[in-house]
Amino acid sequence: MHRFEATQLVSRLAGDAPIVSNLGPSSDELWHAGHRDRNFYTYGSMGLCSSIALGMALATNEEVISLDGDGSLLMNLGTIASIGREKPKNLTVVVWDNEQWGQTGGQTSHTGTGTDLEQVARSCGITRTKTVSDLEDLEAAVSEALITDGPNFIVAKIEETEYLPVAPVEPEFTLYRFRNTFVKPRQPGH
Ligand SMILES: Cc1ncc(C[n+]2csc(CCOP(=O)(O)OP(=O)(O)O)c2C)c(N)n1
Ligand SMILES: [Mg+2]
Repeated sequence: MHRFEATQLVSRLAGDAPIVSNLGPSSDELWHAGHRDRNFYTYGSMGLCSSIALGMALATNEEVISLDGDGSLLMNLGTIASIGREKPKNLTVVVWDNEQWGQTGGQTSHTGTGTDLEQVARSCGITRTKTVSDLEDLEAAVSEALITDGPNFIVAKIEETEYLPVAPVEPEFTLYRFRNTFVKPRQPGH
């Protein structure tokens, strides 16, 4: 399964739910899948995608989706432990697992040499976990996650392909746009 088609699928299933995306190709492809103001693209902040999504899930009752990367999550494994401890019902983490630090040259990550992130999640107390490697299973896993109490943790095995162009988004605008989807702008005169 390729990440772009998988991203298009998750974006369609998400409806209006906030989606936080890992830096690099994961964010670029989320933008190309169809920009929504409820996409929170994290450029630069490697390892923080699911941490940000955890904070969001704890601060709202809405379903929150994190589209993380294997290399980034490996760099901040404590995030999985925190999700397992806090157990937000409304959080779904999808890990795009291409078994490499793709953006920096395709170096093999630990998931390519035996580390199983689904087992890591289970050992941190997350019971709703799945590993999928095709679109059909991903659709079933995400659809179920969005209507079931979480936290949900889905490892999606990805085959890397050509990168799409870098998305024209700026962190400041992402923050501004995203926040405005939660807070009604003040009306003039009030
Ligand atoms: C703290 C920090 N270290 C290193 C980098 C450089 N860097 C950017 S993307 C990336 C690889 C991310 O790997 P993964 O999350 O698996 O995503 P992929 O590129 O495979 O889609 C690295 C090492 C960074 N941005 N920040
Ligand atoms: Mg990767």
